Amino acid sequence: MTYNHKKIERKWQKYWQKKGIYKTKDLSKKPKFYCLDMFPYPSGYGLHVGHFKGYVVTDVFSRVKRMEGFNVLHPMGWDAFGLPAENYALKTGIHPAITTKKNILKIKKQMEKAGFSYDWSREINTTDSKYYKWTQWIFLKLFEKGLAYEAVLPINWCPSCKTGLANEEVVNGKCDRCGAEVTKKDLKQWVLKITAYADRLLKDLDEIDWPEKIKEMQRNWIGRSEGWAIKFNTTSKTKKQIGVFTTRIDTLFGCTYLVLSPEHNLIEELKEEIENFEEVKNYIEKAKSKTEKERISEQKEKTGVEIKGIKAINPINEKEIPIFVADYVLVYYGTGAIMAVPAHDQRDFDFAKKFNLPIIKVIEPLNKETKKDQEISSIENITKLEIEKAYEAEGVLINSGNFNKILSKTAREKIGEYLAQKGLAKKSVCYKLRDWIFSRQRYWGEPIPIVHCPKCGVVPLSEKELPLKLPKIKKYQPSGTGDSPLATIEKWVNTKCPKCKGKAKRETNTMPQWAGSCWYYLRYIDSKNQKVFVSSKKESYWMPVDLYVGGAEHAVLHLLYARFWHKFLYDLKLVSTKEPFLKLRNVGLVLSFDGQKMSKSKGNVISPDEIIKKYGADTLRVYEMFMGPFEQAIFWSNEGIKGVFRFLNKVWTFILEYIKESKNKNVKSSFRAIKEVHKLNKKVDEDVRSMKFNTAISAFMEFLNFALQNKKEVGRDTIERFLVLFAPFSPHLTEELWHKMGYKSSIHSQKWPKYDANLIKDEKKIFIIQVNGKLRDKVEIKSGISKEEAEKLAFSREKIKKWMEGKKIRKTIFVPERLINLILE
Ligand code: ANZ
Ligand code: ZN
Repeated sequence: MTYNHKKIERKWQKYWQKKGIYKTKDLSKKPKFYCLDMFPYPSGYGLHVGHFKGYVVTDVFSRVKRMEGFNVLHPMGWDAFGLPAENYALKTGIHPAITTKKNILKIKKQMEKAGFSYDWSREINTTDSKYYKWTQWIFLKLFEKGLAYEAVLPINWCPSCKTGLANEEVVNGKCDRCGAEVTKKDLKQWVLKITAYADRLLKDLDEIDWPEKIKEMQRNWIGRSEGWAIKFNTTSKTKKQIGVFTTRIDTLFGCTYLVLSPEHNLIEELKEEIENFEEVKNYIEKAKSKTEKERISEQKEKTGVEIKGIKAINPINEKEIPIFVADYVLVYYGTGAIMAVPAHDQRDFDFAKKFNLPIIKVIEPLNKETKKDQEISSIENITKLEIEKAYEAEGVLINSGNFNKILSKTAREKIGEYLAQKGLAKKSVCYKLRDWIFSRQRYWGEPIPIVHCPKCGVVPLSEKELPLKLPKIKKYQPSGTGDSPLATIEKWVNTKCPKCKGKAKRETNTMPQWAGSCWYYLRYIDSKNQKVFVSSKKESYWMPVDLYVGGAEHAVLHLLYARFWHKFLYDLKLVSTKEPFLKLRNVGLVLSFDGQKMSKSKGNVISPDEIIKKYGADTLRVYEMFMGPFEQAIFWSNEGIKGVFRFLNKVWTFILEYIKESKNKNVKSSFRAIKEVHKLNKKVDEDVRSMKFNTAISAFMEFLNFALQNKKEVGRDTIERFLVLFAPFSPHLTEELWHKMGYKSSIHSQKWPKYDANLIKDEKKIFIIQVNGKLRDKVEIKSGISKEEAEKLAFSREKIKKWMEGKKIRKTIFVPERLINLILE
């Protein structure tokens, strides 16, 4: 009679596998539901209970959808390229492929023990050459369309990982992986033109059901700004112009100098005319060694050098203004040069203070009345005007000639158009997003399928030469000079040019860790196809992914990169949807007992293996759903686990007792019990749909209490409904009890039960009537009573009439289904 979870769980896992009940049909007349997990990196440490939380969510969801009659795709695989396996190889000499294989087996076992309903026949592994053949193939397509190109760039360089990093991998100036301070290094790189998709990556966010927080992070990362590109004439002999990008053309009268970024081309071009070129050059050299974060920090003391011998001309008032080079202006944003308005931009303000440049106030806050006599026309007066910081908000123009008294917003159009007519300004859009640096100087990644030929230049491999397999290697040590370890394998590096058949060299950089995950969701659909990366028939049946669950840490990495590749494939008509992931939900962290994030170094990692051994997978699953709203971070509690274990034990004994006492005869439930179980049905149904798994579990617990208190009333139909509803959460226990009830087929092939809304609606409720917040009467009512009906009801009650005698009502407070409170004057 005792609940032997070990025996039960092993038995049913074997049974499900043997019957193949989670195998998905490629195509079907049934409606489809694609339920996807972010696939894990097969770390040697295995998975902890935090990883499992997301997998339980998608598992419950997939099971419900299957029972609802959907053809469900619920696959799993391995995102297996990356640094940990390579670093491990560095230490031990064991090939990453071997470590990876071992780790995968370990994690797969963990997953199988949890009873997840994956269709393992579709398992993929990004390091399998049959898989990365297609990653390379997509790269070649990008190359063909001009979206993959080589460039020498000062890239983010991690001195500890000895590799270049994408901007997305640099967090607060540090390497996202190892935490080392990131430096700059000039290296020839493969770059993907994600910026070509900036606008669509932004706009299409409106069409997908993702957490607002993630969408906002992507919006900020893409960073679209609307403004004006303005041309400033200069006094240079060659009549060179300086282009700037500004979002605040309304402040143009306040522009008292221009700033070029240290990397700006014009400096070299104007070399002959710059009187202090040596000084400028020295400054530029120093600026190069600083990180971007240092350069744009607000706190940082501003530095710069005036470019002597040339002045710029402010196009709005023809005044000559000085030109500076300063490192707070970045080369990759806008035009790499700015018009500085110290009165209204804090960085310009700090710079102007330091270099004693004029500060002209041209925007006045709106709330003050802008009087004529407050307007000051001479610059002398204004510079003396002591302002302590820049006023960056909108307002009304002052000191702006014909444009005075106009609102900033209107002034932007007017000044813009005025200059546009003279051919000196143009509406312009800028993005913060930069192209994606796509090469890594490491071993354990997809080889880039390119050959460098002295005659033909950069030559792509042809499709039939794919996969370009990663060669075996003895030394994993990165050179640190920016060469990948692959560069040392001469036999591999030296090759023939696919075009001219002459001697050529292979590209030795590899793809970044994010490449394989850019399209893996497509491969599950058709994982064994040797001819194409996914057949279009299957693709159009399965895509888009209906529910995608994973952590929020990939907001601007994987989730942005995958959208980019998907849109590219869409343009090639290789996929049928604009977006890959229709609905995304982030699972909250599982914190350890101590309320801290689990980490090996802190020694507070909770492994699912121990929990499953002690209490069973069902307890773990139900606990992880019960611990709180799944999107929130919640800490682990052993008491909580024990509580859930007791609950499952109670379910177990209750149902076995029923079976024993009823001798498996069809005992009918009381009307009350039927109503209770339909109420449960409705609650669970709605909660699963809105992903409130924790309250669904509470409803099961409440129902069990009812059942235990009213054992005689709970018959077979009610128990069966309970079991079927509970099956997605606790698949083993329910399967065992289902069979004990006499069934031969799996509970997981049953239909998801529908509730009878009428049974629930007629439910009577106890309604409370208060006077001045004190309980004065209780009435049994039908549910769905309105505020007006509740008032009428209250006034009709003798007990209430007594309290109200001679008094007036000031207001009434109404809580639907629960109470009305009459507040008297
Ligand atoms: C004049 C001005 C006056 C500006 C003012 C702001 C306030 P967002 O909104 O982020 O797009 N800027 C332009 N290019 C830059 C570069 N390469 N490096 C550093 N700063 C640059 O910011 C646009 C503003 O950032 C632009 O508008 C420019 O300063 C600055 F009261 O132009 B503004
Ligand atoms: Zn060639």
